[in-house]
Amino acid sequence: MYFKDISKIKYEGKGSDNPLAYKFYDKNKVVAGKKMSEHFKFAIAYWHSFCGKGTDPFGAPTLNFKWDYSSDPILAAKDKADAAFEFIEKMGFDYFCFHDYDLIEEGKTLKESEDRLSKITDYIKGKQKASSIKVLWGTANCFSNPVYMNGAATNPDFNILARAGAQVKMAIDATIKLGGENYVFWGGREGYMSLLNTDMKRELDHMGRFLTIARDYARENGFKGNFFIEPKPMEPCKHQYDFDSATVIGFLREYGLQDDFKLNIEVNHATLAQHTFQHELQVAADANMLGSIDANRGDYQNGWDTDQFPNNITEVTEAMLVFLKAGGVHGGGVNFDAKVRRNSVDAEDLFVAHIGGADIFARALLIADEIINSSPYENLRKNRYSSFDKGNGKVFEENKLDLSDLCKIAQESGQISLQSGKQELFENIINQYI
Ligand code: XUL
Ligand code: CO
Repeated sequence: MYFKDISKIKYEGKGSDNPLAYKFYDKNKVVAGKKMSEHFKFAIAYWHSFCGKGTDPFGAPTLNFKWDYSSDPILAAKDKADAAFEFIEKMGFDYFCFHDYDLIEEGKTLKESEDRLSKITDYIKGKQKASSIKVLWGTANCFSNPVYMNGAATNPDFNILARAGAQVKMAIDATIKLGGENYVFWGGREGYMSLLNTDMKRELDHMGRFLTIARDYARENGFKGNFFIEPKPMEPCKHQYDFDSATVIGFLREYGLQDDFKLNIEVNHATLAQHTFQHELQVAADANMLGSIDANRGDYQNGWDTDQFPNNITEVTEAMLVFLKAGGVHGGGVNFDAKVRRNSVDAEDLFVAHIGGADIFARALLIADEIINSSPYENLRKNRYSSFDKGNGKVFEENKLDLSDLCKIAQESGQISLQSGKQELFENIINQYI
């Protein structure tokens, strides 16, 4: 046992002072026709919680992981899996997400990596059988190894693209073996550092083809889940091709991938793209491509991906309005792609952070459900468009008016009265229900 001083986290309600209890996340509580656990499918991110040891560009690791002492990579990976499973069970979560080399250290050759992955996935499969813990999604880390410094599927060197192909094949195999429900592509270094040395069109064509053959391979091998692309505008590249939801949707449609691929929206990536989290969710939902969420938050002052645990109730409530109206996510869930600060060195800090994250989503869901069902919010929004529900507005929506018709209608109509957008009232309703 790695967390022997901590017992299973329970729901104790809003009045509880226990930092190791849920105040709002009541797993079995039904909201909008579904249990909270089904709405969210909360997952832990293997890389942040069990691999990242608190390094930053200026400092050495600060987190001493008790499962990271063996010099034998297989034993170290098994210890890590034991710690991860103990943690997930104690949190009362059902899922985790992983990169191939989060599970086990990469070998010196592809063959050695494949053998290692095979051993650790055997071990994890056994642990899954003994628990109810599932894989929300798997992915390949095609960005850390120096060979990927110029990208993976968009690398100008075909040999690197082929190597990325081998790695993605192995990561898909591991995801299928562990019963993964989805498979993610975050374009780690798929982008450019300088447009001067980059043939963007050629690189995007390569990426389109690469994703197509990855999909085909997974489908041929029985994978029934969704593929997700996770938009991010920059970091590590100056410009990343999967910039934001709208860009990715355009890309997927251009390369004929729109039926198999959906989007995994990460809060801090949205804000880096100068969008709100809510905006990115809405764009994905409107394209019927809202697949999953990477939950975290950025920092108002810092312009990089700080990956802090979510705690902004207004932001998450507005996001849950989009989420509920969209009927939730397609196949995915809510993965805490977040890390504790490097000075949060106590084992309990990891629990406290995830409890806070689950509670803010649960609280926001309850509030958003009430806003939709009991407040004037829905009607106010609908009424702004009421001129399209009747008369010429309706005829326009039926595509039966041309530009000359609009001209005639405008000339015949009398004085136009201005209609308030009521923004402050909308904002007050959100605040009132929080
Ligand atoms: C990086 C990021 C990744 C992806 C998976 O910003 O979010 O961890 O979620 O590769
Ligand atoms: Co992410």
